[in-house]
Amino acid sequence: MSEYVAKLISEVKAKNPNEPEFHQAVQEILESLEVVLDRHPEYRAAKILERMVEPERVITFRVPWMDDQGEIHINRGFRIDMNSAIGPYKGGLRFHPSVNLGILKFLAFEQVLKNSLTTLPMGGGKGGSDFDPKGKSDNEVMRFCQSFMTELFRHIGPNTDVPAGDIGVGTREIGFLFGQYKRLKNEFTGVLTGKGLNWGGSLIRPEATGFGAVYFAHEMLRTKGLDIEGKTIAVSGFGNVAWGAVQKINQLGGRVVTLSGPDGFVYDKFGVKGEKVDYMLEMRASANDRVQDYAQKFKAEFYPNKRPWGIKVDVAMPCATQNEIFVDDAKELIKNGCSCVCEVANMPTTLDAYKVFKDAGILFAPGKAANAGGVAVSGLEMSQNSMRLPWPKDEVDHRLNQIMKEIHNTCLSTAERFGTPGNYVNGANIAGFLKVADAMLDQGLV
Ligand code: NDP
Ligand code: 2IT
Repeated sequence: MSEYVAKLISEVKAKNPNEPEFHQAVQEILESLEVVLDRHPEYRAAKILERMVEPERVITFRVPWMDDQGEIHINRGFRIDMNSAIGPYKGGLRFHPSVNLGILKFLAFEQVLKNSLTTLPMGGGKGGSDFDPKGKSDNEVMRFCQSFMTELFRHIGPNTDVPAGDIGVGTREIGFLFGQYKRLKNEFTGVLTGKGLNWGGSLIRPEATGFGAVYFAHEMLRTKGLDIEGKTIAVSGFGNVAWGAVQKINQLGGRVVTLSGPDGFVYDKFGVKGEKVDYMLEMRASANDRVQDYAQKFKAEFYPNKRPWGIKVDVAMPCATQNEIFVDDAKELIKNGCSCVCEVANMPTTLDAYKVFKDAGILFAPGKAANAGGVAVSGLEMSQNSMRLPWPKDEVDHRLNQIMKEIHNTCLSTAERFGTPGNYVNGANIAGFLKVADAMLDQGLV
């Protein structure tokens, strides 16, 4: 590691204590960018990286709400306005008890480069709350969302910042948030994406992250003369993103043999298909957060408190959350012959586990490239809202597929241009960075 990058990483750590996920994302990205900084001293001179690791703005706020028994609760709300060099801030809202500033900053930092890769004009942001939707009634979730938006509305807008969903935020929550925004601003506008279909949402948005990631994995496999058809695939999680991925894998002839939740994982050697895919939605909506129910209902094997990476598969697609593949998992996957890891969640692989995959020379896609289909279709939803014209399903799916192919090719060509052919992590980080960095140079010292 160069002296400059090492110093910058240690400054980020000193200035942002207790934010290990943010440090992790910064380290991964800066390591990829060393070669760019060597070739382009202008970025160093303009302190582009020093600027990029500092959010343009961070908003934190109190979110008071009342439960069905009349008891008052106070949660913390956040929105990180990370970078607006190439468009309005754009990125999801996460409602999960683990949410804190460091996690949202890592997500916002990744989002800046991801959005740049989509080919669409979107800056990067992220937000959310430590609110736990688990076990809450619809009315409690509504009251929470209304209170959250009562502060957030003054900071967002269709040309300023356009939030969407992430863990714990789906169409129901986007509906409550949108309703409150409309009431406060007295305008019907595309201020959030992931909206319901009859009030401005785009077809394919719920499936887009998973669909896009499978298109990406398909492109990666094609570089080795392979494809998804006939492949055995391990998926983790059972949420919105996993659901989209499982559907597209089935359509392309692959077989998903695992799902996971906080309680453990299921191994279904016959494949997660047909009614079992719909059951994923039922399990998620039940808010029980258990995959054991699936194992009982469909007579699959259940492994409590374990991750699915010990099963013999050709491809692994982590779809749950950050840091869910550790060194031992990576070694196990390699030992069992896995030849392709496609990150669908954001940063599911630890830095050390990534090194295991890198050393083994297998295909490895970083989340910011492979899961960019979700935010890309959010960008298409913004276009449709501006035009006031909904596009048919085939058109959105076709555009999504084209965008994923373009991201894939950009990663490969950029990795090659900067001396690490086949390294999708370097390709994604560098290509995402260059567009944002050049826009920042053009716009002066802001
Ligand atoms: P969901 O809320 O639908 O599902 C998330 C799943 O991950 C749940 O099973 C959840 O269980 C589990 N999970 C969440 N946090 C943790 C944790 N700390 N430890 C263990 N398990 C956890 O979310 P999505 O499917 O929308 O998101 C999944 C991943 O995909 C996330 O990394 C997200 O950032 C990423 N992503 C999402 C996009 C989108 O458009 N929604 C776009 C691009 C990426 P539990 O709640 O019990 O913890
Ligand atoms: O991580 C992500 O890219 C998302 N949660 C989707 C963001 C969006 O604005 O659609």
